[in-house]
Amino acid sequence: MGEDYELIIGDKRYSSWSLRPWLALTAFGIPFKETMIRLRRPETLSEILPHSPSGKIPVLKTGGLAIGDSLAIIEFLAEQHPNKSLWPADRDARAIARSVSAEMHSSFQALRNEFPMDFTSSLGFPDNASGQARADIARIVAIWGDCRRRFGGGGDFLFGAFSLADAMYAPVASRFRTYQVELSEFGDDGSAARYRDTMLAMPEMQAWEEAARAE
Ligand SMILES: N[C@@H](CCC(=O)N[C@@H](CS)C(=O)NCC(=O)O)C(=O)O
Repeated sequence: MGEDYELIIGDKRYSSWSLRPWLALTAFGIPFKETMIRLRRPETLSEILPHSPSGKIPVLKTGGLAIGDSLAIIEFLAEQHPNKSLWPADRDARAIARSVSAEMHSSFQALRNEFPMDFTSSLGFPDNASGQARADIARIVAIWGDCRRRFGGGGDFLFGAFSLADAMYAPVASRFRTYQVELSEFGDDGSAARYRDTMLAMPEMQAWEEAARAE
């Protein structure tokens, strides 16, 4: 088992891609060493490059490997820890969990650009939010509601128990709080708002927030 893990992350206030594998490791109780590199500084790239030839973080270092990209990292963790059910155990639920995680990873560009993660701020809804960003929010509300309805019966997360799909959407819960997104205006029947609150109440998310405030 690759128990010797070092996760290279960015600032907790801003680095949404770092939060995903960090939350997966932390919530599943997998020990790791954390190394933080401050983003948006002149020295940022030269500090990242020795760990990550792509110049991007997060990176998971283990057994001589440097695994880049949040989705590849969490898939590696799922393979390494099969007994912890990082993905849902049920085949259908697992397929949809992977599908919505891939959609998070490859989509929602407008939301990401116009509502960047700022974990510790309260900024209000931007007046000039584009139609595409609004469509992104509506799609995420639909995903959350659909997963909760079809697969969420066994708990408060998208697939009941906490899974990697929740780790992938964790930064969105923070964005919805930061930008005070009124989810009912985007088709929410209440389930997406409850899910956002579940995510934000996780002790691991609160630990991330506390560390972001201390940065
Ligand atoms: N697709 C990548 C995206 C990684 C990414 O864009 N990371 C940002 C920080 S959140 C980064 O490393 N930026 C480098 C910089 O700001 O210099 C993933 O899923 O991990």
